[in-house]
Amino acid sequence: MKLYYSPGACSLGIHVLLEEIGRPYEAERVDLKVPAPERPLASVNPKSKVPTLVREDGSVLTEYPAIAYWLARTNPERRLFPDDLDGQARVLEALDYCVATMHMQGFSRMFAARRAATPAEQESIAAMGRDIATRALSRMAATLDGKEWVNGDYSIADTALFYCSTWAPHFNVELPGNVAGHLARMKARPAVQAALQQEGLA
Ligand SMILES: N[C@@H](CCC(=O)N[C@@H](CS)C(=O)NCC(=O)O)C(=O)O
Repeated sequence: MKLYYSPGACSLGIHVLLEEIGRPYEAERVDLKVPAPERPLASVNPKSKVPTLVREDGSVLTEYPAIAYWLARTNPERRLFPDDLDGQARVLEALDYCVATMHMQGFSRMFAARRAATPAEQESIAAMGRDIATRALSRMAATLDGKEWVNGDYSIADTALFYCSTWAPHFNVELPGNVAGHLARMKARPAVQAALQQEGLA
């Protein structure tokens, strides 16, 4: 298997999952400063985004939730996805919320604001993103109440919250206590430490 990643991008969460699973894989760094169509990655994944996973049979899987789900289901012994239907629905609910709302509608706006044409535009795009990310972090803090992990047991949802949490300090977004605690527990996991190390972020 081969993971295309960029240091500290959302691909970090998939990098963590590959380390949790412990099967051999390659990791190829992608320079996201290169315009999307010019990246060598574009010939593998026409979306030119990370994470991109090339599987053992050569087929390419994209989109964080799909990659995380596939990795969990193909490695059931790692217990990264619950067996019960309600647990599965809850994990997918949290995973989608972190990726589609907290990341794509919240933090992505704050990243994109840096490229806005005028300071006024920058401010308004960043403010909208900050508001969405902050509210999503509060929701996840409520979900974590009384629990170590998002769904009680560690799962693919935790890796999605993790990568979003690592972005908060870059935008002076304060993590609610439960999410800060979750981030600390994530950082204590050997798989997380290995992924951070490989991405040069330890
Ligand atoms: N919906 C995609 C989002 C992936 C994504 O936005 N990746 C970012 C890095 S966090 C990226 O590759 N950005 C480069 C670009 O947009 O050109 C997923 O779930 O995997």
